Amino acid sequence: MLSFVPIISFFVVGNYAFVPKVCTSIDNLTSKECCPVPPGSTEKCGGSGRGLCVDLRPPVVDNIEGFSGDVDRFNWPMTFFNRTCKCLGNFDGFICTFCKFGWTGPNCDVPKTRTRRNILTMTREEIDEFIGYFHQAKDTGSDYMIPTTLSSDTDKGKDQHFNEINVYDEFAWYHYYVSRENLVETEGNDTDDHQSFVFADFAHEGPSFPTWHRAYLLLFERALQKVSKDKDLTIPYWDSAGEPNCTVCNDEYLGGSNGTNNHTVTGSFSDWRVLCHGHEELTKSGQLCGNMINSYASPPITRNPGGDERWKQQNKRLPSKEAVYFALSVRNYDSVPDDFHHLNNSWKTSHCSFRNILEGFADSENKTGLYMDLVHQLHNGVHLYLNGTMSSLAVAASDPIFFLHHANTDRIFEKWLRRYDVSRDEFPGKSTPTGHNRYSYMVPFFPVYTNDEFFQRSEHFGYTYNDIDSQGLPLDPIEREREVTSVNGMEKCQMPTP
Ligand SMILES: [Cu+2]
Repeated sequence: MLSFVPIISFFVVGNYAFVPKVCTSIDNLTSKECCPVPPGSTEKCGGSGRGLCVDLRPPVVDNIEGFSGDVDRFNWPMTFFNRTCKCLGNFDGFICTFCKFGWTGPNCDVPKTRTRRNILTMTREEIDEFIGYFHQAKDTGSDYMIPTTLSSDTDKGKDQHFNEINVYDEFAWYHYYVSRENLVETEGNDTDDHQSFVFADFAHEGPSFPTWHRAYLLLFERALQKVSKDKDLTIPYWDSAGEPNCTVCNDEYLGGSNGTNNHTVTGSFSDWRVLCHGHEELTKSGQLCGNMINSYASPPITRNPGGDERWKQQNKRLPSKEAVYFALSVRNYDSVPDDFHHLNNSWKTSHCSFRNILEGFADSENKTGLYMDLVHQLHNGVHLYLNGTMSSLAVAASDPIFFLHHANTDRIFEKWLRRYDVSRDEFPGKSTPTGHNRYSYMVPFFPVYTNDEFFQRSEHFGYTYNDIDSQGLPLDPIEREREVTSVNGMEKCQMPTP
């Protein structure tokens, strides 16, 4: 079931990336103000009791010496807007028409808790309903538009195109945009034109990996709730640890795969396409993936669980349960690595860091907690185990299994937060890669959210997981016993001797 959303290009003046549709007027874009009047109100942002139009505080950008270029992401969202709605009370959203996560009712004063469930515990009917909502998101236009050009590609004042996008692809595009490599000007490198590729990823290989994906899932869940009109909708999780093979990779769940036939995905997502296929070529020519017509001409999503030669040595199996227990035994959230450099996301070399172990750059299977080149375990390991679309960072979210895998990654993060009753101040605030600071605005979410806001237990956002208690321990007595014994018996992670 391949669906098309009408493709419309808009001309607007100025250098702007993706924006709420209601803020695409020339007035909005030239004044850098996005403070719409909500329906039923006469005041910008709704006025007293709902929201006020205020200057945005400048973004916290950790020292990026010698850097110029990609201002869209580095100064997020100031290249586009510097006056936005500040919602009051429990109101939220770019126009203050949503409630903050965890609240509901016309005045957003009624608490609401939702439960994310293990997909294997859901009934056939519930699974079909959920899969139907993913399809509905592909068929529904978003309130946001995405750019087809980078602001740095155009001369000041030159016309710029925006495209409409459907709700599912909007989120797949966010993941591409936040993680894409880009061509930037840097001083002091050895190329004549001072241009080079820089891996500037605002959501991976650094402290913001768990918080960015937490916000991303919550925003996607909210969008799905709106599309489906199901206020209780949550994204189910796929607990892959210890599974002999991918139990959701069949036509009953997220689709089977035919490894011998170009990794074809069977089942209800068989004709879903890879958004931003060929993005590497676009990046090389300094362009942004923004043209949705190309995405529909691109190949279908692919998978080959545990099958590809390339990763066979290390990722022919899913992570073990013991690896998750080891991650949970590490109290330290994250730490600055010795070879830190702001522009290359080098926090992937952090040792004894819960975040790096969970993300998968530091070892958990051998329980050392140390970074090792080319090792990909836990979160990364599952991406690579699945091969195909899921094993390619910028396009991975085109495969719907991505969201079930990330709900599970968030679940492990939540178990850790509850276990140690972690405080918000523990989120790193110094020497972080750009976008990974405690107070960085998360790219490219609009309205803005900071990393530390999402470094809190899930109860702050009105959700929980079906299988854990208030301390993050399994409710099932056998699982609980196994986890407690194992985590308590782990040897402490030892930093390597210099
Ligand atoms: Cu990601």
